[in-house]
Amino acid sequence: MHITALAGGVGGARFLRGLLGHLRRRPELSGARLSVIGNTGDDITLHGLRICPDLDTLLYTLGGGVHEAQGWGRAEETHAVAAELARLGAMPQWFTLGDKDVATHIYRSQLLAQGMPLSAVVERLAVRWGLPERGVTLLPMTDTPVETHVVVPGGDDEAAGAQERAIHFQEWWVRHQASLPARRFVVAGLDRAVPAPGVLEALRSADVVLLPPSNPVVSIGIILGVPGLRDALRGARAPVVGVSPLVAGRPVRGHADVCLSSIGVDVTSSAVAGLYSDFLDGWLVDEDDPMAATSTLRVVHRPLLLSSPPASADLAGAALDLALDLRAGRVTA
Ligand code: FO1
Repeated sequence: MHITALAGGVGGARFLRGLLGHLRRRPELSGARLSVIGNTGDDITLHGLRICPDLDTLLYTLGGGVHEAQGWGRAEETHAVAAELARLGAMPQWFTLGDKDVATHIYRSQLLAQGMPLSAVVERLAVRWGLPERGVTLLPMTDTPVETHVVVPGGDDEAAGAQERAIHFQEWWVRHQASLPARRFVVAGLDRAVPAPGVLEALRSADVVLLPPSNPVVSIGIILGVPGLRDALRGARAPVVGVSPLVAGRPVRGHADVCLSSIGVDVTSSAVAGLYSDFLDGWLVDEDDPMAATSTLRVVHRPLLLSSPPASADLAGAALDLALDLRAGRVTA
């Protein structure tokens, strides 16, 4: 069994950790392999270091080293380097770097500077986190450097009528907590991006494709923007099953509601499914969600809150079961 998933940050990582827990409880699926295509639009260069927040969240969460309460960064972390950087007046100071996390960024930046493609760097980091032994392959969506930027109102030179300026997604997300109105999202480099080695193959050879409840605009949406990736998903023989990121019209975590409104999409499970309508076969929504199945989409209602690892395992199991049912033709969409 080969499962392929597209994933962004915290929500996606927790869902996939749940999936691995669920698979361990299913002896008949013990040899299952998981390929994770991670979002790199969040990537940012700070203090001369290349930081890949969504890839690192996936590595740390699936590798057992994540700071559980935050969902990102390392457990048992210290911040001596960040404190000294602040003492030095190094900017920016709105992005907190833990000491062990800095080691990841130094190592990655060193290998990238030597010319190693990001996918090869991720492979090295995945070994350090024991992902191969867990049957997990982590792939960046592309080796091409891309960055999501957010166009917000007002500029440095408003006198000249500069009505808009672009800031890095991380600055919008972390410094401003998505409070600045996002006029649009611009992903620098995406139109020239090429799927990383193994990405298209992971979609082609998958028996099941899963979309965790990651942000449909700035995580899943960015991955789908890599030229050739969406076509591969459309052409995949595997059923594609997703999990709504919304419960009662609110994101389980993060700012998916703000992102959806920014691009003029209703903050509903139905509207999010509409963003995936050219390839989605099954969709899990919260038990109280008003959305109904359509002629082309199988909808399953169940609790969606990833409140605990066992709950995440159950949710991931429900998504996998729906995909397996669709694959076996046991249910019509
Ligand atoms: N999120 C925050 O809210 N504040 C931070 O200071 C912060 C630092 C940080 C450092 C490394 C890293 O990999 C992630 C970090 N995040 C931080 C989380 C990150 O902004 C988001 O998880 C994702 O980029 C959104 O999907």
